[in-house]
Amino acid sequence: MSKYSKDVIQMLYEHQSEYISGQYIATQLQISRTAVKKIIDQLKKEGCKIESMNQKGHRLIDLPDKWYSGIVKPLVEEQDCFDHIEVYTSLDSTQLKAKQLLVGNNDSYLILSDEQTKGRGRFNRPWKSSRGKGLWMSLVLRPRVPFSMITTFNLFIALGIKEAIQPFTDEIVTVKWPNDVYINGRKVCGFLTEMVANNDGIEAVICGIGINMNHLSEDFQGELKEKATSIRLSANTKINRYSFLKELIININKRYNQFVSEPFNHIRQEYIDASNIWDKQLKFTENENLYIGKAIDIDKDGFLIIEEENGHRRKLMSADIEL
Ligand code: BT5
Repeated sequence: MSKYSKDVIQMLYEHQSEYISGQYIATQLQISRTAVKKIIDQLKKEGCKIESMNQKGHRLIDLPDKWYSGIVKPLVEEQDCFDHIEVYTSLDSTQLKAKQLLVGNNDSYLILSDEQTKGRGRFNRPWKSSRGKGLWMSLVLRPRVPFSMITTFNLFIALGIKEAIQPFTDEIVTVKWPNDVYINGRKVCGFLTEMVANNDGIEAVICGIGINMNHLSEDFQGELKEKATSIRLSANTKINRYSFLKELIININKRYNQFVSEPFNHIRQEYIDASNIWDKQLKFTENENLYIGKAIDIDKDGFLIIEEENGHRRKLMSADIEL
């Protein structure tokens, strides 16, 4: 793969409404027209639909279900929130890659992969991350905040993810405390937050986000057939992965900046209104203890208050909730 292929795909993407000539691309990149042709042939082989016309040049019509760093980087750099953007075809887990990359520096990262072969949820549960269907991503962030604040990080981020998905569907997107996003009673996104800390405080927050973007019903197997959905299934149309990524980064960036500068109390009511856990009998599992009852509030620190069937109230820090 030529090192210029990311520049060529970027130019084609930015000029989608018009043809650009091989000569123009060659001049811009200071490479030969033959080199441009080779790169365009390679992109076509990968599944890029590029119309090439004598006299007129080339025009990008459609992209395969794949991340191209040449398109991702300019989209994300506009937001100015990551020092490094890493794009992979396949990884065991973006979360594991994040943990390797953050060592020995103080930089922030965005890591994306077309597929994960060992995607993981909380408590090492498997996270199904099939190739080209979803958005599998980890963020390495460096918030300068006390440990105590980190408990509310997930709640800010959940609202950012919800807000990014909402414009793509007419159905209501909801959050399930503390780290899931739902559409119509099914999970469309799960995320998890891990922390690296030393004596001076938080060194890094690693947030791993999995969003089912373009799955069809037949792409879900086993229990996921009943429990999962995708944005595409809800929107009834294929989602442009780059438009969605842009929306996601804008909203996460907005909520992250709010997290480092404002108390949870400022978004508490908004979070409560976006939640799908009220007014029903639920099962809560925390540290292997099972409680049955109703969720009744989220307090100013982001803890969930539940009332068990016997009227006893509990404060939960983090739990699995069965809807
Ligand atoms: C989560 O865990 O929901 C957090 C998932 C985080 C995944 C991202 S992808 C990028 C990054 N790299 C990783 O390796 N991980 C992160 P949890 O609350 O434990 O939920 C896990 C449960 O969700 C599983 O036990 C399944 O029941 C269900 N599940 C698995 N894959 C799913 C999918 N694609 N869509 C919906 N539900 C799924």
